[in-house]
Amino acid sequence: ADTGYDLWLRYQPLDRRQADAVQHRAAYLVAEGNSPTLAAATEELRRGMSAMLAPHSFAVAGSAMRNGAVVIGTPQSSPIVAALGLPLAKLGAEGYLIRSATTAAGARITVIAANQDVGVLYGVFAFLKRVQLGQSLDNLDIADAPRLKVRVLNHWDNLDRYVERGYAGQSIWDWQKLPDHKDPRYTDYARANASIGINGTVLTNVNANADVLRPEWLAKVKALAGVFRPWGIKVYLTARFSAPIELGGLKTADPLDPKVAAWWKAKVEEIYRVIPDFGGFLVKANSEGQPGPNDYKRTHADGANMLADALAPHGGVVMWRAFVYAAENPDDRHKQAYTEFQPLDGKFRDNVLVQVKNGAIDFQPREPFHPLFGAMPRTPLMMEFQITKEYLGFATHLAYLGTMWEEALQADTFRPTRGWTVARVLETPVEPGAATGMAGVANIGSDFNWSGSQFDQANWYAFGRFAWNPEARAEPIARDWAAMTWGSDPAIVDPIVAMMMGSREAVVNYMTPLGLGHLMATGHHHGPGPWIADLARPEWNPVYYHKADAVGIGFDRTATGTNAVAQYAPEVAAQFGDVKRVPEQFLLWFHHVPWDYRTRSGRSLWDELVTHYDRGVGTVAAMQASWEGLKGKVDDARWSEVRDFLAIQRQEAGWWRDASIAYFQSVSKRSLPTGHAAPP
Ligand code: GCW
Repeated sequence: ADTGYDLWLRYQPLDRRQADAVQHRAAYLVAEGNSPTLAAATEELRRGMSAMLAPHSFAVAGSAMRNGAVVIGTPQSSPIVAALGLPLAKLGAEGYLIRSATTAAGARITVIAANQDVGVLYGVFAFLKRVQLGQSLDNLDIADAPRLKVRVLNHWDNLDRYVERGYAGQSIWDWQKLPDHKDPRYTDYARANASIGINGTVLTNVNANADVLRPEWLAKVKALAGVFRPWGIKVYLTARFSAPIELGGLKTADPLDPKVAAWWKAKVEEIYRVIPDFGGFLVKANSEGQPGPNDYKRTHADGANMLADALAPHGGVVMWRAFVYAAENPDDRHKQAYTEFQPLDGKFRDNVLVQVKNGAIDFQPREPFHPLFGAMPRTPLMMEFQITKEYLGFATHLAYLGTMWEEALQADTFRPTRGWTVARVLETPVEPGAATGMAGVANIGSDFNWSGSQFDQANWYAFGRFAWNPEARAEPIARDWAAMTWGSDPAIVDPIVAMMMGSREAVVNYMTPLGLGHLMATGHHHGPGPWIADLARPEWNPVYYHKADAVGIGFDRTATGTNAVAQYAPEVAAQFGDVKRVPEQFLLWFHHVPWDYRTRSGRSLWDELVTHYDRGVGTVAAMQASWEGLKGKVDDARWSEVRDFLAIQRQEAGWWRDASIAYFQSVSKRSLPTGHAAPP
C-alpha cells in the first residue's frame, strides 16, 4: 500500500500524451563533471525522468548534442555550459538557470546551469517539479536564487531518539547503529530537503544534554554529514551552555572566563577536524531552565560572542535563540524577549544570528508578529517557525501552516518605515554579505510517512519554500504540493487546496478565536484547558492569558495594561492598541473587552466567540465532506488514513468548542446564542 514515504517526490508516470511531449524536449541527459553533488543531481534527474516518462527511457548519454538533450553543469564542470556564455553572475552560489537553447548545429536543448554544483542540484529539482506539474518545457528561461542564506531544520531530537514535540515516531537518527550503518532513509531525507532548498539541519534538541559534543558522538555526526554533503546540506548541533562543566570538568561556564573560551575553542577545532564543513551551533540559553550567560551575570551577547569567536575562523555561525522568559520575571511574557535582546542590538559578532519565533509567546495557532522583527537593525535576525504542530492538534489535525507563515512574513513592522514587512527584514542583510536565515522546527520522525500524517508533509514542504523565498504565497505552494503529492488532475488539486487554505483558520476558530492564546492543557498541549489556574508558574496557566472575568475577556496589553504594544513601531502600536482599529483576529490578544462589546459583525463579543467556535467545527465537517468526494480519485491507503484523521479532528474540534464554551459560559453567565449547535 502507498504509505506516503515518497513525499512530494513521487514521480508518477505521466499519461502517454504528456510523456510524448516531455520526451520531445527532454530525451536524455548530458552531465559533465564528476563531483558528488553533480552525481546526486544526475541520479535524481535520471530517476525522476525515467519514472515519469515510462515507457520512454531517459538515460545519461555522453556529450553529443541532439534534439532533446538536457545539459546540466557549471561553467567549471562542463565545457558545453561554459561555451554557452550564460548570465550566471547574479545567481550567487546557490541559484540556477534553466534555459531552452539551440546549438550552433541547430540542436534544441535544455540547459540547467549554475555557478556552483549545488545550484545545478536545485535547478534539477526545479526542472523535475515542472515535469511533475505538467508544465511546458518549451522556451524556458527561468532564473531563481534563494533570498536567505541559512535555511535550516531544527530537530528537537534527543540522543535517546525521543523527539520533543514530535508526533511522527522516534527520531530518524538511529544513533546506536551509526556511524557504521547509514540507513538509506538519511539519503531520502537529504533528497527531500534539497528538493525544497533546505541547506542545513540542526540534528539535536535545544534542550538536549551536551553528550553529542563527545568524540564518540561526533563520529556519528560525521557519518550523517557525509550522507548530506552531496545534497548541499550542512550539519549543525545544539551547544548546551554548561558543556564546559559537564564535559570539560571546569568549575564554571562563564563566557568571560578565559578557560571557558579556550575549552570551546578547542572543542570547535575538534569538531572541524571531524566535520570540515560543520555549520555551527544553535543555542537555547536562560530559557525554561536551560543554563546560559545570565547565570554568571553576563548578557546573551557575551555568551553568543564567545561561541562565535570560536567558530569564526572555521566559517561557522551561532544561532542564538531569543525565546527567553524567566520564572522570576513578573513582567508580561510577551515583553521579555524584546526587553532583554533589543538593547543588545549591534553588540553581537557578525557570525551570530538571533533566532526569533514568529510570535512573542510560543507558536500559538495565531499570534501577532514578534516585536523584535525590525527592532534590531544592526543584528541579523532569523525566523523560527514551528513545523511540528505542538499547539495545533498534533499530527491528526489537518492544518496547513503556509497561511500562518505568509501572515507572519507579510506583517508590516513599520521599521524603519511602512512596507518593511517581516519578510523584508529577514531578507535584508544588516550589511552587505551579512547572514540571513530561517529555521523550522522539524516535524520529521520514523513514521512511514515521515511527518505523522500525509498532510503534515505539506508543512515541511512549505517551510522549505518560504525559507527559499519569504515572499512566497501559501496558495501556490499548496497547489504545487497537492499536485505532486496527490495527483495533478484539477479535480484532485482544487478541493485539496481549498481544504488546506481554510484549515489553519479552522484550528484558530475551535481552539483560540479572536486573539485568545495558550489555552491548551498542561504539558502535552493537546486539548483544551482554559480553566487551568493552579500551575506553579503564573505564565504557564491559561487563565493568565485569557483573563476572563464577570466583566469580559482578554489580555490588556495597551497602556492601561502591560503596554506590550509599545514594543512595536508607533504606527503598529497605535493600531494594536486601539480597540476600534485592532484587527479582530488580535482583539483579545491586546484588549480586555466586555462580554457585551459590539464586534464588527454586530454580534456581542460573547455571541461572536461562540460563533467562531461553531465555525471552526463546521470547517472540519466541510473538510470531511470534501475528502469523501476524493474517494477513488487517490489511492485507498492514504485516502483512508486522511479520512480517519479528519474524523479524529472533528471529534476533537467539538471537544475544544464544547469545553471552551462551557468554561467561558461559567464566567460570562451569558446564554448561548440562537443557532449555536448544541453539543451532541
Ligand atoms: O514551545 C515550547 C515547547 C518546548 C520547547 C520550547 C522552546 C524545545 O513547549 O517543548 O522546548 O518551546 O522552543 O525552547
